[in-house]
Amino acid sequence: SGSDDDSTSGGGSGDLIKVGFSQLGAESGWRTANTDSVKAAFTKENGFDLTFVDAQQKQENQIKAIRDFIDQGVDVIAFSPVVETGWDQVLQEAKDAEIPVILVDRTVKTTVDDPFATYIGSDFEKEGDTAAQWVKTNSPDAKIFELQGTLGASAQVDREKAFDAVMGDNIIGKASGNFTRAEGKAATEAALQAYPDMTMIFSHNDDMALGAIEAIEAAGKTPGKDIQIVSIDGVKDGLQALHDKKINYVVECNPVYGDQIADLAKKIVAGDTVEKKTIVTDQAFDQTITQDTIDARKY
Ligand code: GYE
Repeated sequence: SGSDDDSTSGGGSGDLIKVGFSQLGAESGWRTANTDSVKAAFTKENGFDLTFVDAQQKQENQIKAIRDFIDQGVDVIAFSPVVETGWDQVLQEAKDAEIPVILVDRTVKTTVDDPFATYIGSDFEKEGDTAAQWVKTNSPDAKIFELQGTLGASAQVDREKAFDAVMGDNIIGKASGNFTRAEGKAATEAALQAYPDMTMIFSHNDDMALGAIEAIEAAGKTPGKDIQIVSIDGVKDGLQALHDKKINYVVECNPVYGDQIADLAKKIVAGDTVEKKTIVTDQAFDQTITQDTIDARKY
């Protein structure tokens, strides 16, 4: 009894919508831009009381943050799941507490029925396919090392599935660089030893590609020539490396959609119906990219 007390807004926060956002980490330039966009959208001026927690790429931290949000009785939970599986219990807990969940960026695999109110993010399979089509057209005989993102993350699973469906026969090795520059560099150092005949790296994000460039140069080879690089994200550093001809092709993954998440949160709290899925639109860039395009880039 008395369990309704928290659901009416009271105390200091007035009519602000209480949002708990569990971000998976700060592993990449993409993630930092996404976090900035979320924080810029979920402001008091815009009607929100945001609690933002960075899980440092650890699922147990995310589960704990979501449980805390449930205990606090937030109006909406938003989260970017670091990996696809392992969310059944906490999603059920949010459901039992009748707190709507907005799934951001990456997707989940769960047995929970109707586990979230809405999903917003990019089409990772399309990104992987776009990368593969470029390779098929421009470098069909490439011997490819695939630098994977965090294993079990939807961004890794779907990009790899779609890329391999087209270019699978050309792949000579794979390893994860966990979407970070340092681990991308380390994985490439090992790969240069293990696969001396590699002519291309397909990297699941720009940060790992930038780490790969360091490893390739340290080994006395020329990135973009001796070893071609195809990457995903389109952060400023990645596009600069493309312009500098160290990367050959970049498929964009747009992280700047905080406003759209905030819009969905408002509608859900107001009881309006929302689309189950919002797919963010992405483009792709080759080495004809201009310096002006890069300079105009906000992230
Ligand atoms: O590509 C990568 C980040 O989930 C789309 O996560 C996101 C990916 C992005 O670490 O840079």
